[in-house]
Amino acid sequence: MSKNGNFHNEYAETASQEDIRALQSKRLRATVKHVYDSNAIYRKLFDDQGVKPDDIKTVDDVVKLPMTNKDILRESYPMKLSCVPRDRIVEMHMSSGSTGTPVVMPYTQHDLEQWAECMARCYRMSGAKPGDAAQITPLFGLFNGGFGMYHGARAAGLFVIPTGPGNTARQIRLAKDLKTRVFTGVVSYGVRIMEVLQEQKETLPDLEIGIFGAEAFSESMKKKISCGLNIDVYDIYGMTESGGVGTLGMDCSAHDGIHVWEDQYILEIIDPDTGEPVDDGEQGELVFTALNREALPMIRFRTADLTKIISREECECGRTHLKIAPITGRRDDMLIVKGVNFFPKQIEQTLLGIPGIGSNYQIIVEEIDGVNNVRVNVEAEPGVTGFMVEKALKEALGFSPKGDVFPIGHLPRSEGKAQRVFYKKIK
Ligand code: DLL
Repeated sequence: MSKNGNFHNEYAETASQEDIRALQSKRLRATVKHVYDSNAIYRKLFDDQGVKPDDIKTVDDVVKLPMTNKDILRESYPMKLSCVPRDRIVEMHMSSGSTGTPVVMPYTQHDLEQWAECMARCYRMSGAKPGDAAQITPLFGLFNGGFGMYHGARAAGLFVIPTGPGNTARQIRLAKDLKTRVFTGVVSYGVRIMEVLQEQKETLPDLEIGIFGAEAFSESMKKKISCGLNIDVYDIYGMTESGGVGTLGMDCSAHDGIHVWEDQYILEIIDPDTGEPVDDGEQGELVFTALNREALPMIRFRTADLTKIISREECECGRTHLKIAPITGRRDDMLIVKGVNFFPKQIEQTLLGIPGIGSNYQIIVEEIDGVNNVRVNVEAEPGVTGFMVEKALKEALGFSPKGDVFPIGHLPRSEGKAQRVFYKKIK
């Protein structure tokens, strides 16, 4: 593959690692001084750790800084961790997660531009060009997905079709009539569009690119969406705390890892139990420090997402920013059943390897007398049996969950992030 010229900011995206490190050091010094001088909670955190802004000289000094996690954001709800006066805040997004108090992320105008820059790089990296019609299907609201895809599409000069999720038949009609070339969405909604197209025996001849994320995304699912829609599928990453979708990067057309925008974020991978750094190639928890944000730059934020660094070499696409593996799952998503540890994504990968299996499934973890059992509900074409599902899962996982097969269309559909795992306590 040749360098394809699909850059939004070629200078930044192809800078040498040496230049990137110099910029990281400069931006880290400025960010640390900014948060220390402007926010009492950050100042106390630094003081408790015995570190002052002057101790931070280069990017290597990042390890001297205190780590943060969702708790500090929840405890400072709604915006006590903000580092700018209120009249500089122009937008906010929020994630509620499954556990109560939401996390609020405020943005200044500069932060919106930083977000748009990261997202525009992702669009151009996928091959999207100015003037291409981009249909934006994540929710426009407190969830960062819709607005982030929007800000980035504007910066990349795309023709925005801001549908949000839902009314899939109308989405398909619009995509046809307006010649949508780029579809963006959460993974589950990509699956939904594919299913409805197949039900309607329709195709979208102008569609070439799918940008999906927000949920763990197995290789089999990527392949299934890519074949089902006849498009190139990209895995986009980001979160409320980093500033939203696309801020942490996406895979390029080589599809061998997610480029993280290193001029915008410092990345560390740590052992989730000890907090110590792990070597490149070893899986651990992703920790980032935001380098170019004003309202709430997170310092050494523990994401709970598990991944590994797979390359720091210049990529065949011409980008020099390091690559991480697709996210395995969140630390707290790991299931332990009969002494075997696994992630829901492994179940997805295995199920989709069975011919005739559908794209929708549920993992039910039943606790009976303190012992966990797993049941997998999955949709499939006639001919696929529970025994076939159990056999495939046993080969992949080493134990045999019960497999129940239902006709296609039986399980509930999701237009946002799908809930795949359900817990039941029996007795
Ligand atoms: O999900 C941002 C986003 C929107 C990404 C649309 C991609 C597309 P949050 O709601 O704050 O933000 O959730 C962030 O979702 O910590 C991961 O656990 C998970 N996640 C996001 N992208 C991916 C991905 C948005 N590509 C949390 N693969 C993160 C796997 C992902 N997990």
